[in-house]
Amino acid sequence: MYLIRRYLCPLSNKAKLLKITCSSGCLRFSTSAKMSKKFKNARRIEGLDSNMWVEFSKLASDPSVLNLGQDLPDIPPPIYIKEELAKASTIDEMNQYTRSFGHPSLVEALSSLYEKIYDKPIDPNLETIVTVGAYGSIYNAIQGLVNEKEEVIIIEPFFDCYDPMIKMAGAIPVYIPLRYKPTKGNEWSSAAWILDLKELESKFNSKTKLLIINTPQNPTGKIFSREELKGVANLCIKHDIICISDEVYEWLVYTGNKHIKIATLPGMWERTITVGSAGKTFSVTGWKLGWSIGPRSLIKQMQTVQQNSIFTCATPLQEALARAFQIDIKRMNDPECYFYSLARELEVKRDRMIQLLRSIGLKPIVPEGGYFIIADVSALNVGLSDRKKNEAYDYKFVMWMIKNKKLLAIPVTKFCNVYRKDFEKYVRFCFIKQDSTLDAFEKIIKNWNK
Ligand code: IK2
Repeated sequence: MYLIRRYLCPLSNKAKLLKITCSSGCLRFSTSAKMSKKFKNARRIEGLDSNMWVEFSKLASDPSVLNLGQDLPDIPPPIYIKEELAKASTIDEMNQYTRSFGHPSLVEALSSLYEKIYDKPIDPNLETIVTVGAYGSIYNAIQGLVNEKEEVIIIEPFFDCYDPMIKMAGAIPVYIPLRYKPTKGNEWSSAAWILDLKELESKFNSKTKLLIINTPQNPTGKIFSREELKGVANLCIKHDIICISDEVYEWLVYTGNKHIKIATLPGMWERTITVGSAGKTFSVTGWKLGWSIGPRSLIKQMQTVQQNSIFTCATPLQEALARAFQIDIKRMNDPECYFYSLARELEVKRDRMIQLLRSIGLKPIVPEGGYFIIADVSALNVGLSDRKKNEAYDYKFVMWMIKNKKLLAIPVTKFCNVYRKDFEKYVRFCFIKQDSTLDAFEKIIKNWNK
């Protein structure tokens, strides 16, 4: 005997199922009936169901493929941050909820670090917030500040989450590309990628609410110069715009370059939210802790989103991060301070990867900061005719490389929207990798033409 019931599948929003139970309890489903509209996605997430990291993490799960795609440091984090986490977990109160907007010792540490950098007092409770990664900060800022139909300017290529977060708020992303305008000597440097300020000004109108800038930039490695930042700042002030400055790679700056915080330029503190990440600062991406620094009027709106969404971040992680900060804040005049020593370690890896990429005819862009290299792969002329016509060139190349070279990188068009064509020749490689991983990369490169 079978009992047949209409059943709405919680996993699928496409079909109303029939649930069929036999007398011995076996379950079967049939997808014949139509699903109720109530089970459809909310409009705010319409069209946002695909995600590059979900797609590429799946591809990277093949152990025979060398993953130089997603930012996954395989170098060990500093020993003291791991020890501090172990210690924090032994203290009973550290295993309970903490203050919603940031654990007290962590917001104190953030204010004492950034007071030095901004050269002004920073109120730990009102001018900082601790979030679930930098993602959490960007989300809180957009949700807390942008209304439906308002516009947010983002610079292509951009860290991919900006676009869907703007759309989830019902707002409209407005894109402006970096333009390749080399001057003599910087043809193969990320400095050759310029933000055209005239073009930027053409994107502002009465609906523009916010602009997001990312320096050092993911994926190009560009560090915005003081002149460029002054130009952006002047436009923000002229058009009364809020700025989110995503500075998660603030310490990863290579010889000859300087990271400048747009919030320190005249007139910018009061309109800028500056975003940081423990994942990037201490090579602990799995901790998913981030923060924002900014004026109380803007941080307040982020706090409101946080208290009504995730409420608070993990206490022991925050305590351990606070203690790691205290250690490195005390030795900021010492080259061993992790803020500087990591960049020195990575510069060697960057240069090694650049040489290897060049050795097979790829044309890497030397990043001024961050830990990614984008390389022009078009000169290799590999046969991609078996791929679908509508796929971007860089995507086809990466799929070919995974299959034929067992090497994974990220197509730069995944960081683009309307200006995909301008970046289609480029693929992004991540170099925050231990030497054994880079040795495996070298082996692939040495065998490339065999
Ligand atoms: N902002 C930028 C510019 C980032 O690069 C990231 C993390 N990127 O990592 C994925 C990759 O590019 O391979 C974030 C924000 C998010 O940082 P968090 O992990 O602290 O949320």
